[in-house]
Amino acid sequence: MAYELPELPYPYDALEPYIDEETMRLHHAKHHGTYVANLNNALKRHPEADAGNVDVLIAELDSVPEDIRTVVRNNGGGHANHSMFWQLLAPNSGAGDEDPGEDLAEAVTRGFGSLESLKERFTAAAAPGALFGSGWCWLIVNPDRSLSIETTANQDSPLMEGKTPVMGLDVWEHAYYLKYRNRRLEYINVFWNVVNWREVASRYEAGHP
Ligand code: MN3
Repeated sequence: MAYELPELPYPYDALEPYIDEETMRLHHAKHHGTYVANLNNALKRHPEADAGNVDVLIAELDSVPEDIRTVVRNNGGGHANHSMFWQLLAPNSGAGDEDPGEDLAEAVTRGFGSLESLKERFTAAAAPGALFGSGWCWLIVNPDRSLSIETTANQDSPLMEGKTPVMGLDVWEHAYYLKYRNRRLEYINVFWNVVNWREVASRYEAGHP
C-alpha cells in the first residue's frame, strides 16, 4: 500500500504570524508531497521491502535493498520527519498552552534546570553556527527517561539510530526562507510560539516504541 501525504491538523494559515501560510502550503504540499511520491516510486522496485510503517521502515534501513536504500533514507526520512513535525505545531500555543505536563516538566527540570534553559540550549544547537546546512534539531527521550538535544543532517531521523524523538525542528531553508530569508535564528525563536507541548508530552509518556 502506498504512503500518503497526511493532512495538516490545522489550516495552512493557522500558524500566522509566526509561520506564514505560503511557507506552510509549499512545505506541506510540495516538499513533503515530493518525499512521499519519491518514497512510493522507490518502493515500487522492491514492494517486499516496505515495512508498511514509515517509522519502522527507516529504523531498519539495513534491510532495505541497497539500490533504493539512499532514496528511502532521504525520502522515507523526509516523510517520517514531516509527519511528526506537523503534529508538533499548534496555533496560539504560546498563549498559555506551554504547560508540558507533570512527567515531561520533571524531566526538563532534571535535565536542563528549566524550560527556558531547554529552549536556550535547543536554540543554540539548531542555530547555523552549530548545525551547518540542512537538517533537524531534536529533543530525544533516552531509555532512562532523561532528555537530550541532538541534531541530524539532511532528512536523517533519530529513529535511524534507534533513538526516540519527542520534539523536532526542521531547519532546512525551505522551512523559513520565504518569510525569514537568511535569519534562521529568528525562525527558531518564533518556533517556541507554536510548539504543541501536549503532543510533546504525550510522545514523552509513550517513550520508546
Ligand atoms: Mn522540511
